[in-house]
Amino acid sequence: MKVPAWNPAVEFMAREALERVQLAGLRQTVAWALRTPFYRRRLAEAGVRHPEDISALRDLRHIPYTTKDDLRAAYPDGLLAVDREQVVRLHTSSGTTGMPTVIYHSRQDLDGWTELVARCIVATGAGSRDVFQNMTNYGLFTGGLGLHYGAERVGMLVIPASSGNTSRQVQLMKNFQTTVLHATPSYLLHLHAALASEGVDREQLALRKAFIGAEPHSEETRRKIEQLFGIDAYNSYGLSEMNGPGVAFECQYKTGLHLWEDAYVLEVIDPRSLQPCAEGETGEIVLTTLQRQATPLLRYRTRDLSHLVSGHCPCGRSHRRLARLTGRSDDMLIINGVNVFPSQIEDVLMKTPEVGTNYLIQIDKRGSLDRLAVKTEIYAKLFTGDPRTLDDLRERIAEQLRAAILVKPAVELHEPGSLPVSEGKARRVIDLRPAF
Ligand code: DLL
Repeated sequence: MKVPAWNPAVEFMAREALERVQLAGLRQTVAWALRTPFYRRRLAEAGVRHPEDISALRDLRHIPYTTKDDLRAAYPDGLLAVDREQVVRLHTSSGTTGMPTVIYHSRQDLDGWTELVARCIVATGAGSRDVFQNMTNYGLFTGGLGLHYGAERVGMLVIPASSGNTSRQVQLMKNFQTTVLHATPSYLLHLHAALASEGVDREQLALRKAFIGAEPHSEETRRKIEQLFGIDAYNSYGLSEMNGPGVAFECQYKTGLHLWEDAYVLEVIDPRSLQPCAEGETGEIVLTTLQRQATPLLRYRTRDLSHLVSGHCPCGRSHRRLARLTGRSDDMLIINGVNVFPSQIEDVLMKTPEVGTNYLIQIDKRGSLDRLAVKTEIYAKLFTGDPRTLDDLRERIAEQLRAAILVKPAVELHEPGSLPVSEGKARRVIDLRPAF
């Protein structure tokens, strides 16, 4: 297979050269960071007062971590490292607690971000001949604008559809013969279900690929999307604090997500001890920006869990790969003392052929015991009127979940389209247990 690449000189760069680029980027980033009150204080505590105090990449280890709470405390401009005049855009996120964080971008920052996204797109085999329908929100969310500029730079025909309005999405796909989609995986599953009600079938469309990300999803979900649409789906990882999409992406071989190491230093740490994980061990991803002027971030704790994939990718890129993200260190559920990740539940559901495209996990409390309910849509043809079919299926799913997560949930089977859908990130877990 020919390996398409947007920036081969960087993407296939030898490791030693890449590490030299990283060291130069780190020194530059420290210089930028020292302009902010927040990092001046933090770095001084770590004995770093000048960029030259960093003599090797391993010196990064002496710099304290930056957390989401630090970003909140620095809101709105405690982390701004350039004159306001140099800033051309900002993205904010409100997060689950509603406390805002902000990332500022200079013109150079936006250009760097666009280049990273262009690399991701081309690595999947997509290019200037493609019609790209961008079905993620354009606005403060970084998915819309991030992919938009990358796709334009590659020369794709971009349809800035934004999120929602499913029947219009279907019409656009059909009328303009869209070849590449960008959406959250949960929205793509919903979109597929909507095709039939719009009277459109797969053969009337020209779809080849989809970029899916912004939320955790299992390998089985990817496979389901690929089979339903008859396309290749590529996992895309990013977070607003690191620009947004364009941090790590799968190439055509789909053997993990290449993280662009000329733009970020990647560390994987044990979230409890905060010590580095051994290679291949799952831990929290910690990232340092190397090219971002306006809001440099040093050792940012993402809370996302993954591990490094060992060995080399057949594509030949030297940038290391992250395994599919299994969730966040803060999304682990504790159900009667047992640790459960929502991704484990999704795995079981998506392996069950009768299961449709949407599900919900609900936890509540009766007396002192937690109760777990898994609500899932199944295909309409299964509602035959014979209650035994449904009882058997319910029991089978509950048993498979028990084997995987050690908790036997109550399983509810729902008709297609009856559970709530989200146009952006899916909200899969509803925890009704009273807070302490
Ligand atoms: O979701 C940026 C993005 C947009 C990525 C479009 C990919 C595509 P935030 O809203 O700040 O930014 O959310 C970032 O979403 O820390 C992860 O927990 C989660 N996440 C993002 N991509 C993936 C993925 C965007 N591929 C947070 N798999 C991150 C699992 C993901 N989780």
